[in-house]
Amino acid sequence: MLLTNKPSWRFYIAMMLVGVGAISFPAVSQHIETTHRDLEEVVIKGQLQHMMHGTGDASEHLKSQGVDFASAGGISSLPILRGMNDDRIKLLIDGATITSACGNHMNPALSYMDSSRVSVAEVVAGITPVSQGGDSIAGTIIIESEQPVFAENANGLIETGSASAFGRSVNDNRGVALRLAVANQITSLTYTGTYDEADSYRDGKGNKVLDTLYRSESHSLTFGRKNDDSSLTLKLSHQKVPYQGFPNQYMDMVDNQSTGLNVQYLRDLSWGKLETSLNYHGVDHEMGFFTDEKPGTMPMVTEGRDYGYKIAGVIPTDTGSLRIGHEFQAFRTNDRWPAVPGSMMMGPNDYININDGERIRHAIYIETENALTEKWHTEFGVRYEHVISDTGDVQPYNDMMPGMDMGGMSMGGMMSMNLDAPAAMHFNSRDRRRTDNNVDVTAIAHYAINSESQLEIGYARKTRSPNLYERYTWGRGTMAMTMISWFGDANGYVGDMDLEPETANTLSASLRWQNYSGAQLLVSTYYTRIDDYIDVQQIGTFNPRMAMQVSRPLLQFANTDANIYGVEVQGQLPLVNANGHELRLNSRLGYTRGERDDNMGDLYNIMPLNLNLGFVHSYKNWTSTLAIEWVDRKKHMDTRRFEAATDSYALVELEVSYRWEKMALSLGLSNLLDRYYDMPLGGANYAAWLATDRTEQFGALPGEGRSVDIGIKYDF
Ligand SMILES: [Cu+2]
Repeated sequence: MLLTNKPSWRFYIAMMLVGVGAISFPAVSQHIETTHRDLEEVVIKGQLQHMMHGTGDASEHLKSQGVDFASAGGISSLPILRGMNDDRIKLLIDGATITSACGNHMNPALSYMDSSRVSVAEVVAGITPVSQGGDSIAGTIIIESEQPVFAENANGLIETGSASAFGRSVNDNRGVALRLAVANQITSLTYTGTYDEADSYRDGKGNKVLDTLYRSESHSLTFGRKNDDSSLTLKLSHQKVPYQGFPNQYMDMVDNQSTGLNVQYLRDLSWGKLETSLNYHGVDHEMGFFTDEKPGTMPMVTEGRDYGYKIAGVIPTDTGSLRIGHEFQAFRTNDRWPAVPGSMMMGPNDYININDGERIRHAIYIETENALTEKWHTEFGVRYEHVISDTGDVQPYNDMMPGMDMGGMSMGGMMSMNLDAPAAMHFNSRDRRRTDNNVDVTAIAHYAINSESQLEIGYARKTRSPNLYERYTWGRGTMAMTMISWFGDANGYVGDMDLEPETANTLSASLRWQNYSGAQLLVSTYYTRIDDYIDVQQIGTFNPRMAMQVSRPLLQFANTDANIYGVEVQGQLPLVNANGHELRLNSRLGYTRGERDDNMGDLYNIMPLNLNLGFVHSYKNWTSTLAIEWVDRKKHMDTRRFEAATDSYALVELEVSYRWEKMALSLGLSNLLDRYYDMPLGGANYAAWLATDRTEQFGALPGEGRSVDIGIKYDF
């Protein structure tokens, strides 16, 4: 079933390029310590990774690990893992879940974590241990922020920190980050502050890509305390985003303020290890318009609160370990669109999109890891999750019924807004409480073929309940529907409270080979069958901004069955290691296909075949990288969402860094050849369209042109 649609010749050439070095590299028979971690977790380090991370969101840490990103705001791009996007991925930030509190998912979990704060970024694709899964079907992304530091001896006191600054020419991006830590052997306190600001970037033709500007600042305090058998970590964080443009959405972010509290307590006990955590994250989000790069009038306010706890016990057994856990996570939200004074259509009442929405999850799980023999190692886990969703009564701007239309509105089509009144009546007349009972199963077998090669075969059943916007957005007018879309497609969406959870059954096989010289090759293939995949059905069309030549679909979330399959190849090959010079080649290839069942078309936003090659050279204090990224043209499009094709492109990137005692400097040239290209996951360039005479369809969103990137960091 894998690759049933014949991949192009490009696929085979790219496969060969990745594999050729590593396979032909002479095997050296020396014992290598193999770990029993999931092969898919094994990340080939240094691959196309920037040597020094600037500010910005944490996505930079994940791209080299096979995560694709759909364009949104400058710090709010949405992750896609093996063809599955956004909420389908479990994102754990310091162990906690943060829910997007916005009908456009402008504030996804990664947008809260500045790149400079990331200490761990780990991707577990597909076959995720149940302890790290739940309420997701794609896999898990684990992000840890700064860890507490401690002095090494009893009388020691450390005062340490770092200051860094970062700049990019393509969008005048300027960022600074500061870290200060003071600690003795048992107590630690760390402060971090970040500031990041960028104008709209320029594409490869030198044109400004409208509405891609943003600003963000964050502060965090980390308190740590530890003794021989326990540790306590407490994190307090605050982030403010005063503005962020979204070129592929109708709205922009005009304020996003969040506060988070995270407590983790670990303790060694006679029977094993106890792990507990508490988390809270509150956000006040506001949409509107702030720049003449995309003008408009309309306020929208959303508040979201995530809170929960986790308790787990890890018990050693004769052959491995047993982990038992319980989790509670709640999300509550209110989404209200204040009346626009003087507007006939957007008033006189506030539009209530989600009133006291709640999504409450209780979960229990058990999982075991066992080394059965020298060669066989297994993991098995079961998780049960109880999900309750509910919301209160809603309200349209006014009660005008269809037929009483009068036009003159500022967004969307004319005859549609008052469809909201009957839709609200119908919505309020129904019982909206839904309960889902979700069962996840994970089974993984690792087999050590020899000291250099390991095989891993895994199966997972994973379930995700619909989010509150998928179930409870209700407006049927064009304007209301176009306010709901986290797909960057500038289409309109409405929810369906009768949606079923989506259930994915994934089979995955990975083969890993490495030798002591550092050569590695990892090949992973996967096939996922998703029952009740939350997709869309078309229920109408609209003319954006009343542009009669342009038609876009109005869509309703709907369950469909779908299949996603693909292959990933990663290779690392040392080329030179002599006289202090070290040169290695890192490579990565990804190919994914996503289709609805029964030839009902392709899934949305699937990254085309892509290949990355990176030559990394180091000598004394110098490290240099030459990276080439090639992406095939996008030829499988979701016709339901009017997804556009994009051309193939190749980008070259160069980076040099120098480390001298406590100082590190880096100079990079991204998109060295100043190539113009449309991003395959960029969505519809609504902001650019708005600035034209609006007679043609939305174009694609172009990527960044050449940029000179400089960074400096000083540790003290
Ligand atoms: Cu928003």
